[in-house]
Amino acid sequence: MADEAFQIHLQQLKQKSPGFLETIYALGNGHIGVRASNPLQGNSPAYSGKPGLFVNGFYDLSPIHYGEPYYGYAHNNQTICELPDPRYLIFEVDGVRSDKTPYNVETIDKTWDMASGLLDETFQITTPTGKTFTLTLDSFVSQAERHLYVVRYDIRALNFSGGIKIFKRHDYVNQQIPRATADIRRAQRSNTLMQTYLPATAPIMELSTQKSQLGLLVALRFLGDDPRVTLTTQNDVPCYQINLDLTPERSAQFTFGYAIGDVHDLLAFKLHQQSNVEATVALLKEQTFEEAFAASAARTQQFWQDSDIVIEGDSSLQKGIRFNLYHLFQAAGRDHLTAIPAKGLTGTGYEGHYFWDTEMYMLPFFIYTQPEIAKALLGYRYTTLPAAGRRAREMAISAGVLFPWRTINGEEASAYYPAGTAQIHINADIAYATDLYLRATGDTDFLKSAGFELILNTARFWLAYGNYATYGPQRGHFVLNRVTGPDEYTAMVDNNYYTNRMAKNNLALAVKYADKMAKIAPEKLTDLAVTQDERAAFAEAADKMYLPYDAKHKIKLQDDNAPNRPQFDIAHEPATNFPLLLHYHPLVLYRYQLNKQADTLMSALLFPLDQDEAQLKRDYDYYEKITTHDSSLSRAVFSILANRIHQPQKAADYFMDSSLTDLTDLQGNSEDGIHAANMGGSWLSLVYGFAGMHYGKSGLTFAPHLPTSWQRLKFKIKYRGRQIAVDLQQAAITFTLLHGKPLTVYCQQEPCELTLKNPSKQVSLTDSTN
Ligand code: IFM
Repeated sequence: MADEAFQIHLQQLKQKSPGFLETIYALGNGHIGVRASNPLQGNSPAYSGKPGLFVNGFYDLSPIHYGEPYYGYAHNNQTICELPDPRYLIFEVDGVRSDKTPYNVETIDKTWDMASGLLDETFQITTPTGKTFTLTLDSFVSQAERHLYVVRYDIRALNFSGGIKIFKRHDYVNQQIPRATADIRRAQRSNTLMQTYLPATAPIMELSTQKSQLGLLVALRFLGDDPRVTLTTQNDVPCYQINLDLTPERSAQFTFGYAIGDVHDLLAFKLHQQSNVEATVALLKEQTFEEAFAASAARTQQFWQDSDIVIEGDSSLQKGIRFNLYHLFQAAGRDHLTAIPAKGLTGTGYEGHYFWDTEMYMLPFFIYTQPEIAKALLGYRYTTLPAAGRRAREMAISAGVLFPWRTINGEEASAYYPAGTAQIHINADIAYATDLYLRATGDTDFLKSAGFELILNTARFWLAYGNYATYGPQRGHFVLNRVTGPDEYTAMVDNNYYTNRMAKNNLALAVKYADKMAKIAPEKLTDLAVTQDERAAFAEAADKMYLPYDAKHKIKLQDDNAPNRPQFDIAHEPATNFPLLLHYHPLVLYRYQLNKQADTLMSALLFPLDQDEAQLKRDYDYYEKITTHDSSLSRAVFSILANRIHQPQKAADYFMDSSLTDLTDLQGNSEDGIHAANMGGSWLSLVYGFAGMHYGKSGLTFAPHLPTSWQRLKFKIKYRGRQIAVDLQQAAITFTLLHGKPLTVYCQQEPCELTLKNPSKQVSLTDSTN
């Protein structure tokens, strides 16, 4: 029985533009993503949507052309490829083809059942000769077999009986959509791919990129056996032709499966072509919609078992949260070679790049609910460690690695270094996330095989980048100059608080894990040439890291020079000027105290024991006034911290704005793809914010604050081989150990010992915490 609380209905959405709907209903599984296009439009210039299929890690390069190409600037754009729309169909009725003369297509209904992953859509189509029929699509991207996409079409005549021809072409080149845009958040270019058809039992094409030299197989097959369906070619393009005789009484159904292979280096790919083709084609053999869907739905169900969040008291919010969680699941790479693009696999925004968004906003959700996926995401960073080493050398850093600010292949792709490469906090973000994963899972194998190297090499970077100051208030301290923090309206500053605090942590982690490795795998320390002197240097730099502070006003400073900049008058800026980045030259913005997103406050979120409540409140009030939230990464942080300073209404308001960012098209650009980091932020808001989960002095600690209008917040987390259910209500919070060894969690200073014999503990909540 379908559960309405897991369904996204077209009728409930206020925005209904084609591009927006394509994003909202996009399907994916971390390897592939399919936008929910109008299936008759293809690349028609008259259509405002952007149909397409994306494969994680399948991108092409193009040289970045600089007027003044300084040494060390990023060399290449990396742009995710938009592949043919696998939903596309061409109709021919009364001799009129829909690709030559547009048919009228009306979207009647869309229902996405996130409980199973099935997308069910109905379109009403009228031919230029006045014949009307409905086209229903049932489609899913398999969560069980990552290469598989299946779509079932159902056609019913409404006002006629007669013949209709349908063509399903297996084509790329003829569907390419050129783009140009002035919005830097959108993809600035599209790729030209090469397509070759290979001899095989099903139409199978090899797509290869020109510059990145990657290859990918895409096979299409009619699933079933139907004399009305024949495989032919049209202008040398393989094409299924379906001849139907329709009547209003009886609908016709046909199903196609796509097998989308792994992304390969072209040379290796050519060498193993035969076996790749066989494996890809085999995927579609004897496949049925029902069986493939059952396997996929079972994995989806398992996802919800571990990752669902229940909110009682607000049904649209409940649905919105599930929408966010499921999109996160759909977006995350699982092969250790890919991560999560800022827009998931739902659009070309930010060209399909991975940012710190993965580690700082989305990874916690996976760490605590799907740790295998979290491990694979960190595995991607480990895979790209050599590229990060090369980048550090290019940046004249003698040791360690520098991860790119934005990338697909591990190389820097940001052409604007003040808000790109200068965000060197990315190194410390990766180290922080690695530590979080290790603390939450206790996965020492990962520590030995990858985690320690990530932490060590990022820490080595800081020692080589920074220096001990000899002048001014920083004298004797370890300083990091000319950096950009998370806030992209402030750039190239000295001692950005967030960066320094994160680097301090990174250095301390190197010491902590070197000590641990000395016990569990001392040979690794020798292999990696870690000496006692280096360990001491890490410890000293961590200890002496400079953290700018205004002692007079008792405020943490965003950077050394922040108080000398005037505050931007946000309140009097016309609403139409937001986001400011589309209306002001960066240098204008950089002259002010002006935050696009949480920066210094982000460090307060990540290091809750650094400050008492009074300090946090002062910092919060100060930074809230100068923040525009022009980045969708901002509000979640403000929501979480509002809870910590006991401002529940503010916490709820920020949360409500950010949690439905895409469903309500809050930023006006969801058509370019989802805001994946913000979706991760909504999980953080619920678990770190309203449930107040954090690492306290004694261990895993909760400080709950349920919004007054909610009755309940329920979720599960995995922690070191255990699973715990958390059930927060207005008067009490209950922790239940579902499996695993005994564990003590803390709430209001009270230890709650959970064992399988006595699995549940309830703590009643006093007014002061709620
Ligand atoms: O990584 C973010 C950044 O923090 C703000 N601008 C958008 C990027 C991609 O989401």
